[in-house]
Amino acid sequence: MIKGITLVSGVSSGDTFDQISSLFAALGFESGRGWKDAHGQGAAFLAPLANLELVTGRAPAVPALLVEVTQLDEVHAAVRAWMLARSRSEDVAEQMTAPEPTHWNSRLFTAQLTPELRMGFWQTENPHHGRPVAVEGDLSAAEMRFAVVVARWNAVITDRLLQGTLDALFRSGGARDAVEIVRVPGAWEIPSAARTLAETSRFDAVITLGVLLRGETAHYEAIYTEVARGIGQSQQETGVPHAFGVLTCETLEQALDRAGLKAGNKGFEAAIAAIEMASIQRQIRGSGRGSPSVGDGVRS
Ligand code: DLZ
Repeated sequence: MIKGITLVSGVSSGDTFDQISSLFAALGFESGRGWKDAHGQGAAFLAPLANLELVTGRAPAVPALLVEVTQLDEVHAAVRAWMLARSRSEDVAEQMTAPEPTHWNSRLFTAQLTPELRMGFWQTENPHHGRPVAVEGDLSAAEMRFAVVVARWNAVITDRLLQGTLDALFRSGGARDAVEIVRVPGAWEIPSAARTLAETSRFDAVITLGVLLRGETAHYEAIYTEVARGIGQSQQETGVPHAFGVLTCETLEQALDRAGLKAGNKGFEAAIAAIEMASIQRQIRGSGRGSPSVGDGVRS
């Protein structure tokens, strides 16, 4: 039902009106729809976000009109230059404060732009302020254990996938003795090995690597469907993240491209996904935060 908030401020003269309007435009306010009639005029300046804040218990020590900015010192310099162009420096010193820390983890300065209009400009010191809060994994493999299940079929490719996986794990801080490699005959055997490894509870994630070539596999679709289903089922039923590094290609050339030649290395990508998922699992389990929430209030 609420559509917006408008704060109306009177301005003493047409000159001041024009000057304040140009200051606000220079500070980056987006112009809204203004009006003009025989009795006066109005200029609207839009804010990307507005709050009506009620305060009790502690009398507000700030102007009623507060503008949150991202570059407080630059804004301060611009407002100061604007005021110095209109008033003596002694007066400006009285009408304007320097940016000072507040008790709400921000910095703020105030400026008496006209006798009627006193504004505060502030910038939060909290880098997460105003951002949607989301559970996000990081890409550090330190202190994590991984199982890698790699098919021997098409080893010329799967060896390259394994190289990519190990490269990603070690370059992300994984320890060499925290990675266990299990070789299985072909892609068909990947799910059962992955499941057994996941059930040991020794691993933060399982990385599966294989290559199915349509050219060689008459029952390609059936194998592929089962492999994908089996890996997914193992992941869902054990709760251990499984990264899917099984290539499905028409030709050997395509597979080579996706194993480090022209189109990235699927083994590397799978390892990065495994690290991220392991990190997310830790956070969700550790903090008990199941779903992201939005915003963290106006000032924090
Ligand atoms: C049999 C077979 C065929 C024809 N093609 C592939 C393939 O392209 N990629 C792969 O990883 N494995 C293949 N296999 C082997 C099967 O996955 C499985 O190892 C055997 O059927 C033994 O169960």
